[in-house]
Amino acid sequence: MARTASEAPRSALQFPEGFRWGTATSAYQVEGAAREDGRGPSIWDTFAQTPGRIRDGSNGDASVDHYHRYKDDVALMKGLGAKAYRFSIAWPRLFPDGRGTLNDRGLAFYDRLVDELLRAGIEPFATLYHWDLPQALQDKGGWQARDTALAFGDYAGLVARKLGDRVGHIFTLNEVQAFVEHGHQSGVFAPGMKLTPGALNQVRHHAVLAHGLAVRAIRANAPAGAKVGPAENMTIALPVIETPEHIRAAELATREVNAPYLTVMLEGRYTDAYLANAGADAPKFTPQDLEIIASPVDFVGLNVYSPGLHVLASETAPGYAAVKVPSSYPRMASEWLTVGPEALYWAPRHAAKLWNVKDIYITENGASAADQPAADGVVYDIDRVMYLRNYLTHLQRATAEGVPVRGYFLWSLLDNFEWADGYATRFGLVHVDYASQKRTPKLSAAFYREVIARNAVA
Ligand code: IFM
Repeated sequence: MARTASEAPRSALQFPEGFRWGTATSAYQVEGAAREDGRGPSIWDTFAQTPGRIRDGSNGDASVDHYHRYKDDVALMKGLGAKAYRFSIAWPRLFPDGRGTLNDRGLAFYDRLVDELLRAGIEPFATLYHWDLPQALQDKGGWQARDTALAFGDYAGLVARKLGDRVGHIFTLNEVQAFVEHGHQSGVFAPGMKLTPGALNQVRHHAVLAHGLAVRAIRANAPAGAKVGPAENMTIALPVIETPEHIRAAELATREVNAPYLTVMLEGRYTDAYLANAGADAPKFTPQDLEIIASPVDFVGLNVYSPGLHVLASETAPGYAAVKVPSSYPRMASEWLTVGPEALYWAPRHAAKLWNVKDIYITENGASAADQPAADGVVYDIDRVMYLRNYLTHLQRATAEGVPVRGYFLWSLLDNFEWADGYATRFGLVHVDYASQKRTPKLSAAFYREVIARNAVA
């Protein structure tokens, strides 16, 4: 049984009262049931079925079967004492062709899930797009087509109408930067494209336009006024030294390196430097597009893992000098995951300062590890525990200094399909034996339960 905060020992590293502790997952990574109840194919089905795309040759057809085991998974969350759950809705379950007639059986799954969460006292936070674009829309140009943004707006309005009576927080797109660049520049994610710079910038533009259209559609359709915002993996610049001039330089750098993503979403303009660097490859847009993109949001979600760059103040334009993250930094099991816990302090602090954001959620943070059960069956993932303790200590510093962070969603509740890495890379608090689907909470789950109970770094 989870302890309540009042029974738990006090810690110096306390979080604000009412802080929402949760876990996060996404549809394609956990649901499975890829061909059930009228779900249409997504670009990740197509991509994963293409030989050579996924490291272990796997796919999300069955994954960890959350679609059928969601009640057990909600019980696991309850065992942690979690207050909130961030899940994503599979667009191709609701609209197998991307738009048109709603597939009621697909929607019914999310009705069941939301009701189960509410019964368990867990607040549902829904993400509308976590990379599983309906294949039918890809066949018509995918994110290269402006029409995909319009279709996303329609889908968002429908979700708000159907679930907005019970879901109070909706995230539009998860990590625009990641799905655009990995999917359309390096091609290591679906749909596996390597576009020219001009075409890539247009994809970026259509994605942020989709975000803005969704914000408007949710406001127009949610019966109980759901709150809405993005969930972005902002590239985070850290000041090498904490002096006002280096900190200012890190803010400038953060604004610039996120120019086609959070910056345009929150400012309604592309920065001069972004447009000048892009030159003839700049996206084509209208002033009205920019207004839509910057439709006011209620909160900003930040997915925080590695620091992006380190920064020193500079007297020459653009006012900062970037220093790459040194190769000697420790890494977790994922090659890209360098450990820099200060990122969880600076990301929300920069967002609050640069864009005057009043409510911030850490929509993802977590670590991949080797995670083999020991002879006694326990997964002693003390590397993940160390990682979490360090990152949360920096997040606590942010809240103690008044940075308005309202909640934290640990990635991830369960081991799951880690995109191009397949299943070998595990991010879960709960170990999944993929053959039997047996769930076993790891040591990190006990740690997180204690954090939640104390509302403090444990
Ligand atoms: O698994 C992903 C998630 O889908 C998006 N953010 C990063 C996680 C770890 O790679």
